[in-house]
Amino acid sequence: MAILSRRRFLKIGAGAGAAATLGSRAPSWAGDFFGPARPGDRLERVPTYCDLCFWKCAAIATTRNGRLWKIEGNPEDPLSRGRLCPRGTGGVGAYYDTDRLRTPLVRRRNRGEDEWVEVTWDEALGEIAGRLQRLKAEHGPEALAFFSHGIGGNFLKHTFKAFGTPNLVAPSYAQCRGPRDVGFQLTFGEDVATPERTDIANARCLVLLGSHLGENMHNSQVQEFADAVGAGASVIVADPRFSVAAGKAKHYLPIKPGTDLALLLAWMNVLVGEGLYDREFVAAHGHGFEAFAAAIAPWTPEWAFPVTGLEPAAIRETAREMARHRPATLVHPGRHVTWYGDDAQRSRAIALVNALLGSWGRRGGFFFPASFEVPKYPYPPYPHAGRPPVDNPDGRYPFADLGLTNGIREATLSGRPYPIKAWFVYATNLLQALPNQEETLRAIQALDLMVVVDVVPSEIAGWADVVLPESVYLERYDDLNTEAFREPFVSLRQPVVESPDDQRPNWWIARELALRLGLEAWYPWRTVEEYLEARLAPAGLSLAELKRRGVVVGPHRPITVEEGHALEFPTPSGKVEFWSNQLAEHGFDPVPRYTPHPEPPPGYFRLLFGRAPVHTFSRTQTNPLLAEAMPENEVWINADVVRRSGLANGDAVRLVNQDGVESAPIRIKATERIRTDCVYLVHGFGHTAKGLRRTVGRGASDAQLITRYAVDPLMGGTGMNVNFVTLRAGAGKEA
Ligand SMILES: Nc1nc2c(c(=O)[nH]1)N[C@H]1C(S)=C(S)[C@@H](COP(=O)(O)OP(=O)(O)OC[C@H]3O[C@@H](n4cnc5c(=O)[nH]c(N)nc54)[C@H](O)[C@@H]3O)O[C@H]1N2
Ligand SMILES: Nc1nc2c(c(=O)[nH]1)N[C@H]1C(S)=C(S)[C@@H](COP(=O)(O)OP(=O)(O)OC[C@H]3O[C@@H](n4cnc5c(=O)[nH]c(N)nc54)[C@H](O)[C@@H]3O)O[C@H]1N2
Ligand code: SF4
Ligand SMILES: [Mo]
Repeated sequence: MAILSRRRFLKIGAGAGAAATLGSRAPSWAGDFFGPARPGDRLERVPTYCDLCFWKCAAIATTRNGRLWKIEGNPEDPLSRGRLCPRGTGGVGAYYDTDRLRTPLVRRRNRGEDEWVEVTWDEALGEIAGRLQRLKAEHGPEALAFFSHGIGGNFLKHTFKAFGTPNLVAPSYAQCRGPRDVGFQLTFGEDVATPERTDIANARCLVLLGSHLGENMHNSQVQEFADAVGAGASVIVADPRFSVAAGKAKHYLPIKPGTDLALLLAWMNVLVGEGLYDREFVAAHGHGFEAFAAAIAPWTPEWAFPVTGLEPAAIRETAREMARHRPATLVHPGRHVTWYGDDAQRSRAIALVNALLGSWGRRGGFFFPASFEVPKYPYPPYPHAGRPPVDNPDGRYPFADLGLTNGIREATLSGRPYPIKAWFVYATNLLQALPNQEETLRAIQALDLMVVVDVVPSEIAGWADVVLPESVYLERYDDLNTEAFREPFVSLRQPVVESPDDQRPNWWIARELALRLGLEAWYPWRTVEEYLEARLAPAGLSLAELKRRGVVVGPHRPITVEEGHALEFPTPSGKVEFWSNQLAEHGFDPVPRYTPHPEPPPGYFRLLFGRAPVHTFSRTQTNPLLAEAMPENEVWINADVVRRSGLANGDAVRLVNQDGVESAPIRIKATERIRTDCVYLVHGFGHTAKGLRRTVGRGASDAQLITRYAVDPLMGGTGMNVNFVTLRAGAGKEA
């Protein structure tokens, strides 16, 4: 069985060729080092958890004669179930990357000119602390904003809270899953969380709107998708592109981009109109159902047909299919949902379809995740920030419940409601992650100080005043992973190998900076081991045990209604809000409504983008193993369109957007697998930073072409699927 499901997993992930075994893809620099072990080799296994993305799978790294050799899944881990995705396996390459930053750098002249002086850590941290103290004296501590992504930002966040700023943000909210979590909170009173509380493995019917599992490689989800497909689940995929997941679907709906809300409304119309919904669930737990039913009555499949391009019969048939398998029908909530600016309402519509199917809390639907009780470290209270966060003035976005990166950028540019004078950036490439690069660069130019902590000389590092080189995850401890999931668990990241040069871990940087800022009261511990021991002891665990096992799993608790978990809805009404008084009070539609989005002008295509199995965002293109598996991206264009344009598969073109911004050359992938009104490319390529020698100039960047974005009025997310591009031929074959 294990072998079978592994094969299925790899098959689903095979879209772009998986770098699953190092042996067959050993890079040229390695000789036969990555080949099989020989008798007499000294092999040492060190458990840790992965950082190639934020799923945080527990892994076991092996060194061979003291050198890093390979990384595999930890079989005890509920997230990886003993198997890593191709990126996780390729994590070895993050350590061996020859483009890594080696020592702290201070900018010599103008921002962005890539001229640096190497300095010691003491000089770099001394300089930063001095400038931050002056900033605090002149403008207050709130004038500092901290951008981070991932668990590695925890200790720096702590330092900056102690410093006194409330302006702490990450792109995982307003550029990723924020609208989804708001849409679900407004409906069920709880969000979908990460790792998602989706019981994909037991779904009898799985509906994917865009969510391109198999290219989107969040490990557990892809494994569970394979399980569900293997068990005969009915899969429905709506995507303008025939994704890897679409290849597993019983029903594939080639939806016109930007019209998912129309499809969702029509599905609800059928479920209610034909009486197919879960009446018992709605009667027991629904709030405002009558008014909701009246509101969705006009949105028939016949109405949705010209909007979505999907036949009424197909809409009805898929709605009936969902109803047939309820409550084990899971309409996947998606994750990267910042598409069109009405994303929180679209996500709410997804929540509402699930509510009609009664899948909340049910086996094959959304479970109630369980977490291991590990108390936070008992720090002294943080100073009270003098001013509220700057990113959402006067509660302009009433449902934003986390910081907005774009709000910080706006305040930096306008100086309102108060000035932001310094950015401290940890592990987020803001030039690739935020829409409208020009706006980001203008904001950076308005700063007194920008510090970037990175592992390679990324685009954002190129604009910093001070660059701090971090140890990669295989060389450091990080905070404990205690995310809630199917089973409660705790996992540890610990060093497998030493840093090759003068790189340092984030906890050390955070602590050393705090000491220089006079914040020693918030660092009662001296080493991260002391910190970890102090957190683990009250949970009845020890660092020694975690170091040995990597992950400790707690006893199973009921996570579904079937297992005895009670349904509770922490909404204002205490029920599932089919009608939302909260939204009505703020002047928003209490039940989602469809409004059309602008369409591409003649000769233009909507620019769509997504993931490839072997890369993560813009952070893996310099990894020698992953770069070898996929060195550049290509632009998917419908084969007829390519032919009619006098172009051919493999030709290099430039994409030019509605504002005249032109991409680097990118090769055409001519395919029947995409509609004629859009083009698609994998995000993260088209690097421009010279120091990223392995990848600079390879492929094109979607981020560069995303000059427009549509802000979600509920929560401030930036919809980015609103850009149009045309093709400029004659880019040469040199792409
Ligand atoms: N390998 C890999 N896996 C990853 C990541 C990674 O970097 N690499 N990143 C992780 C993260 S943080 C996230 S948030 C997720 C993102 O992964 P998802 O949430 O699955 O993806 P999106 O980027 O929202 O969606 C891209 C898909 O949506 C389709 N699409 C575009 N526009 C529309 C539309 O209007 N309607 C519909 N129905 N479909 C549309 C595209 O064709 C594409 O198939 O992936 C995660 N997994
Ligand atoms: N155009 C466009 N924009 C997007 C998306 C998209 O698909 N297209 N996706 C959106 C989504 S879903 C998300 S979640 C965000 C992701 O946004 P980010 O997390 O900002 O993604 P990256 O671009 O990979 O930037 C990561 C940076 O961290 C650095 N880094 C890697 N490892 C380490 C480390 O161990 N320590 C330190 N200090 N630095 C490290 C990398 O070199 C890189 O510079 O982007 C969002 N923005
Ligand atoms: S999903 Fe892949 S890259 Fe992400 S943590 Fe797990 S193994 Fe690592
Ligand atoms: Mo994301």
